[in-house]
Amino acid sequence: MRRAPLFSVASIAFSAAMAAILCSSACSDDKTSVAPPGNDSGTPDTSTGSSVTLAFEARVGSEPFKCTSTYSKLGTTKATLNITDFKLFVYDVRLVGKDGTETPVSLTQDQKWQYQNVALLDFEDRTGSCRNGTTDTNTKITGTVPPGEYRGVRFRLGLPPALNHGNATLAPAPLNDEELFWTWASGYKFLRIDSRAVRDDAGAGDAGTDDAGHGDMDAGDGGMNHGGNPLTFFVHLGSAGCKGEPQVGEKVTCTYRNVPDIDLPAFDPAKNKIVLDYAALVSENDVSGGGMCMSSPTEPRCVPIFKHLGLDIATGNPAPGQTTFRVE
Ligand SMILES: [Cu+2]
Repeated sequence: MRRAPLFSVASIAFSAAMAAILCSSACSDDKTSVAPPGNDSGTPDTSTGSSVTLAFEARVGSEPFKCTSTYSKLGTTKATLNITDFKLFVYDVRLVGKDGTETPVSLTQDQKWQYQNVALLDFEDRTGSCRNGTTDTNTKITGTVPPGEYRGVRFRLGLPPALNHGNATLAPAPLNDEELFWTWASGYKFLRIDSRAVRDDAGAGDAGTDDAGHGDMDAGDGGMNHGGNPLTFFVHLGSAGCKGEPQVGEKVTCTYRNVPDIDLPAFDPAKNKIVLDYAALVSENDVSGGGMCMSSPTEPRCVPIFKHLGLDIATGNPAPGQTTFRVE
């Protein structure tokens, strides 16, 4: 593996800032870390955490995602389509040091997109084909980390179990997005990307019969009421095999957590962005309509989707090999 360059997150304290400037051109992998400023006691001073912003971009191959764009040559049938929704939850964001240690990013609590260690990324703006969405968008994660030397970033796609089975109508933002709430037991859709094919035979075909996997859904899946449309293809990631009724105080356990742990080993937040590529996600699926992946381990269409998200569909655990996220 190529060694990734380090980047510095320094505090605004002069000494640390100078060290970072010097470091940007002259640091090698074996240099020492930038020391935290102030505080003679040696105890960590959490008030001096440095700001960090992680920029994300939704992409369809080489093209930026827009609700007003039409994309072509997607999936196994080289389909042409519009995207109608594009949202995901991310949590447990960590910067990775040169020795592989992880430092959690403390997220800014903004009462809107970020709550505890969770952030909602929302790329759709309710224009064009995105009729069900919200006009607001959020394409970044903001927070603080201790000053130091970092080389990469890791984050989980989804929600922590403790936040995944509440009541979306009462939950604090961004967990109050009912478009992403699935059922009490299953919890939220961690990722929702919906598309609608553009076809010459639009509406005339019988592709709706091509719906294997319907009968495999968890009971009560709210998504099923839009299943079978001959033009649509839905990717809804969430936990599966969940048992328990949180409405009456029961703890929910899910056999398949389905939370990818994304590891991007070379990432500098000052220079790079994290690209989420729909074309890569569905590269081994037929997205010409009449299909979906709703995260059941028995849905054939979820097999390649899970592979490209870095999930073992047999266990619901993270697996190497994701291709959906990359650094640019
Ligand atoms: Cu659905």
